This record gives sequence, structure tokens and C-alpha cells, in this order.
Amino acid sequence: MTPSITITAFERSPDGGKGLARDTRVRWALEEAGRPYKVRLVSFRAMKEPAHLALHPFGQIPTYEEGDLALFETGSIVFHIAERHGGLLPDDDNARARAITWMFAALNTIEPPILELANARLLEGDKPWHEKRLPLVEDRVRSRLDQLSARLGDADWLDGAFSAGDLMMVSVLLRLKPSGMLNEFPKLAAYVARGEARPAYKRAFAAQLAINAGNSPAVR
Ligand SMILES: N[C@@H](CCC(=O)N[C@@H](CS)C(=O)NCC(=O)O)C(=O)O
Repeated sequence: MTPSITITAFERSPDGGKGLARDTRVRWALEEAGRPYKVRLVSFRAMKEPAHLALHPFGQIPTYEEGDLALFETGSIVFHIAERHGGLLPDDDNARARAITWMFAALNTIEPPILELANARLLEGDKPWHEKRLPLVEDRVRSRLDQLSARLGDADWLDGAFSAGDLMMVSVLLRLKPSGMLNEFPKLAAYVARGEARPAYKRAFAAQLAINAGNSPAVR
């Protein structure tokens, strides 16, 4: 059967196959849901052209197309997949609301300081204030990780069974791997490793690696 879902991904991911580009989290959700999908690869130039901008107003990946529905933003895409298919959101209404809360927390509270750190490392290294600013940015990340680790405690997942909230949180935390900072928080490092050990994550990672391996120098 031809897959009815098409997502977009980088033709050449800047991370060279580390799986940090955001198509990986969408692939992971689709794998958890057992949904086949096609991938349309886009170049950086094509992402800024009208055809792609019609799908994604900010000229980014990933996008998601299914029939006459077109979505952008990984939060919305993963939520859509989780709503339509079993396995990613609990049936109980309150547990479902809490899982969705964790999706928002991942994207809205944890990912911003992590992105700030990535930008500080990647884009600001040549600035005269870089050395002074970096520890401040790192400490903002540490403070959130400390709180998250305290809440997770010794549990496997953030709220009962694995959910789309964990999928999003693990995806966001994975972006810290190149910095080594995750190792300062053993409970979070183990949490991320549990996510990476899921067969659905492994399939998603392998699929993006097949496209990106050796494609470009790792920059993160
Ligand atoms: N908030 C968006 C962020 C999307 C995003 O930043 N995509 C990156 C790849 S991971 C991108 O396309 N970067 C290229 C660019 O912005 O030109 C989401 O979660 O989908």
C-alpha cells in the first residue's frame, strides 16, 4: 500500500546523521503509531521557495501532508499523529491532558534554553563576549535539567507509561548530547537512553541516517 503521509526532511542535514534535525521526532511518532510514510527531501534553497513556503510559512522542515491536510511545527504534527493513532496518548482524560502538558513543557520550557546553548556554541564563538556569556547560558540549561530530573526521579517515564510527552522530551534532550551536559544528570541520561532503545526510535534514527550519513561535516 502506498503511504498516504508525506513528511519533509533536509536533503543534507547539518548534523551529518546524528538525528538532531526535527524530522526525527516526527519519524519516531509515526513509527510508534505504526504508520508508513514517505519523505520528500528539500534543499536549504528549496525550503525558502514559494512551493515550500506554502506548506511552511517559516521555510523550515519538517512538514506533514496527509490528503488535504498540511501541517508544520513538530508539536502540532506529533500531537496530530498521537490523536489519530493509538499508543502515544493515554485513554484516561486526565492522564492524556498531563501527557500533552509534557509535550508543551518539552517545547516551551526545556527546548528554548537548549537551543540558546546550541546557538551560543555554534554562532557566537567569535564574539568578544562569548567566553563570558557561555557559562550563563549553560547554567540556564542546567537549572531546567535539575528541575526535570527531580520530577522524573527514578521513574522510567514522566507520567506513567511512555507517551508523546516523553517522545518530545527525549527528542529535545537529545539535542544536548553533543555538549556532554546530559552526563551531569544521570537520571536524565538514562531516560534518554530508554527512549533511544525503543525499536520505533531506532527505526526512525536509521531512516534519517540512511539519508544523512557522511553527507556533511558534523557541526553540533
Ligand atoms: N518550531 C519548529 C522548528 C523547526 C526548525 O527549526 N527546523 C529546522 C530543522 S530542525 C530548520 O528547518 N532549519 C532551517 C532554517 O530554519 O532555515 C518545529 O518544531 O517544527
